[in-house]
Amino acid sequence: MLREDFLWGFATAAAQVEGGGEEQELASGKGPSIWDWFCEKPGKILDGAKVNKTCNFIDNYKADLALMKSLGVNSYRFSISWPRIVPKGGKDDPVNEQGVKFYSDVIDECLRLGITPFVTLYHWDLPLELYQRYGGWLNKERAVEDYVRYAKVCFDAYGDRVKHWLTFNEPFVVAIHGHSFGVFAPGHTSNTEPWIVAHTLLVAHATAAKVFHDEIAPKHGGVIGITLNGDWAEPWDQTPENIKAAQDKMDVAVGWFADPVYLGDYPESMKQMLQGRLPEFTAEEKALLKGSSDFYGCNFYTTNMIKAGADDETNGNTQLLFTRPDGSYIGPESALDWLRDVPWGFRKHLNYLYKRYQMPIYITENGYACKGESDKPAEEAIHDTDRVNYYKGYLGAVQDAVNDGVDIRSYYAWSFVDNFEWASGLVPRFGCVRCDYDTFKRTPKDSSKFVGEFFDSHIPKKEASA
Ligand code: PNW
Repeated sequence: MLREDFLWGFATAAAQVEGGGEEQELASGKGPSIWDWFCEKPGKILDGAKVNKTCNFIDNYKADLALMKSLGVNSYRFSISWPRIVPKGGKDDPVNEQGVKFYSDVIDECLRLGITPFVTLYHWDLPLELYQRYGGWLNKERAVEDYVRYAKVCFDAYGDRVKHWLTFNEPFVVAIHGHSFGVFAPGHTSNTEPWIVAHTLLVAHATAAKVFHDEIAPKHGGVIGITLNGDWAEPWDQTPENIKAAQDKMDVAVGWFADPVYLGDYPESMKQMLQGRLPEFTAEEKALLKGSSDFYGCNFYTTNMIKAGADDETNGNTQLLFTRPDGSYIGPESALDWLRDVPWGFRKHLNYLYKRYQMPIYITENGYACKGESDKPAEEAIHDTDRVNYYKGYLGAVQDAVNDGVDIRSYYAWSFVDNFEWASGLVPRFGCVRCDYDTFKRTPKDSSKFVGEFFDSHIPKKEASA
């Protein structure tokens, strides 16, 4: 069994679900984010989808929350759009009261339904203006100030009701996909910028967390942390070089952020690999980072087999494979080339995180996009057997890790509803609920019921108090 107070629900992000179209966006007072701008560049989004027209959560939030409730959730993870709260983003720029009210209403509706809101402050939608003013996360001094002011506006507006906060979602992806691969906004391809961006994100996280710990928690209580991606890295074989390679891969995917936050500095292997290109923390920054995250936030999707000896710093100079030495695949294919269904890696990953960082773990994302689902008509797509199998395996791994002694406090399935999958547009579908993008109609898939039943039978019911 899981904890009695285990939080479970679905996760979404503002940019991926909110938009109901251009007119709505103009009327809302929201400013453009770097993703609005990125979507206008030819060839960047697989199907040419625009981030301002996704699932229309803006108009649908009440029905969406009611549907979640009917599926049995006790929590919901969503993100706040920075340019909806501060359209131009900067510390001296005006606040959009209409935007502040929107999330306030969402939070109130959650609480009315007995759903604990779990709020992400930054899920990749940087106000475009800040990118144009000073390059966004490349400018540590200015980006930190502006982010912290935005965070304060949110803490002040919602801290009385929101007790679970995430500063950043997957800083790795912001740094690498955004500034090295160039496939995510802002689309840079550099071998110096990612390390600078990551440094800014860490300092911004720690500075906002300090404000929360100093000014908000004493008044209202609550916890704050950062959430990190990172797939499990399984050594290709038991040779010393491949065992080391798997550790090097974990160091870049997880340790790059988790080591400074929980252990005090970047991993040694990254210092070796990057030499002068890895920024150094000042003594003040180190002190700020220590204790900045009240828990370990974990997003998890897949596992790779790792071999030594590739020229790719973004993977710690290792080679990522989905095959074993005998040539067999470690899991079936999904709709995305980086994702396969490999449940056993999750248990290992959770044990690794708990042993190394010794923090309670909140699983903040886990999910699957079935191969071929987007080509199927709705009546077929809602019978998402591959996704059910994925959740069966991965939820079993969560229970196994708990039985191993790992302190796991939450689980959020990615995602509630099919949504804007960044550079892949509306093509891959990650939802446990189907979205018809013409009508915005929602239809629950088989997986939504499976996940609900799993938690219904794995979270002990609270004894009715006398
Ligand atoms: C996460 N990769 O992103 C994000 O937090 C979500 O917004 C996203 O929709 C979800 O996972 C599914 O992709 C990732 O290329 C994006 O390895 C890309 C990768 C991993 C995670």
